[in-house]
Amino acid sequence: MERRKFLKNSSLTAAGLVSATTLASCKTETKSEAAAIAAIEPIKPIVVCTWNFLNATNKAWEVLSAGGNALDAVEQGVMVEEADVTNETVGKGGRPDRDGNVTLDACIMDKDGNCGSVVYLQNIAHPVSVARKVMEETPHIILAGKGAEKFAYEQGFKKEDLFTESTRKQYEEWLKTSKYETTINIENHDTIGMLAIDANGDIAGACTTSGMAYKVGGRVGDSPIIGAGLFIDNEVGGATATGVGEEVIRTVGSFLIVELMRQGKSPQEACEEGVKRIMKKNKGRKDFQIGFLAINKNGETGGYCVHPGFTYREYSEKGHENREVISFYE
Ligand code: SD4
Repeated sequence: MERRKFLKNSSLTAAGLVSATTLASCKTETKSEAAAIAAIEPIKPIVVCTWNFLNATNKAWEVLSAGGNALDAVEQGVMVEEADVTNETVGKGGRPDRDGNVTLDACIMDKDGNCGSVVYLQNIAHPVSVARKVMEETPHIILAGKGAEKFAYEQGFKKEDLFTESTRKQYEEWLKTSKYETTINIENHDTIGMLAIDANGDIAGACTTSGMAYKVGGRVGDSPIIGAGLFIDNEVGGATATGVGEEVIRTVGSFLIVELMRQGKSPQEACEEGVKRIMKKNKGRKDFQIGFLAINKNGETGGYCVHPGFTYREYSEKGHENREVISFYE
């Protein structure tokens, strides 16, 4: 969608929300006021995800449109990317750290605030499903490294080599220079954060990544950190992030965005404020990207990023599209 058209739509919806709230509190509605209230009936089911992950949103939509719940939809949706070896930033085929280990981070959160997470997980292709098991089968929220891997085997996950020929070759090339700088967002598919609302109006989210390529061994980003890479509040909405995780952690980005929506901001406005908070701490810095994506209880969505290029995919009965997001630096 054209940027101008998208912005126009966002502000129209935001205006619709305000007037509906005002109208709803007015006892003597006119016919047209009642029609306006009906017009903002929540959009559900709906799924959105960071970047242009067509197959992942198709899968989530398949679950939602068959009457499935939001939690299953986001898990099964992001699993598509975890299994795709051509996606070198998520799951099997993800790029390794500087020591040559492919280490995965993921989390999942449901409508009741239950959540599970795995960090620095090796040899398992579907970290999001291990995170869901942590949520459902243990009294804990985060399992790390060897402990998470052992738990995964106990839960029936099988050991897999997460390297592909391509990522091994790239790593060998990288070793020749061993530049400390990490590479990020070098193509338009990256960490997947997914948010869904099911037919009941319940919200869930998931986020999964191999993190920054050639990161220092042991590094964990924002993606598996509840409140940073993902946050869901079933009364308000949900948010997720992609980009340089360190910056998202420093502002507890996704939690911040959900709280801003609770205070009345639209998803678009909340994402903009989230990025601006980060930029305040990084005055003039241009060498990193962050993209935020949010959805509110009405199924309105919004996104904002540091540099142009971030998009998000949205699928509801209204249609299926890849939305270009406006940015801090044009
Ligand atoms: C991380 N946020 O590990 C992830 C990486 C990412 O776009 O999202 N890249 O910091």
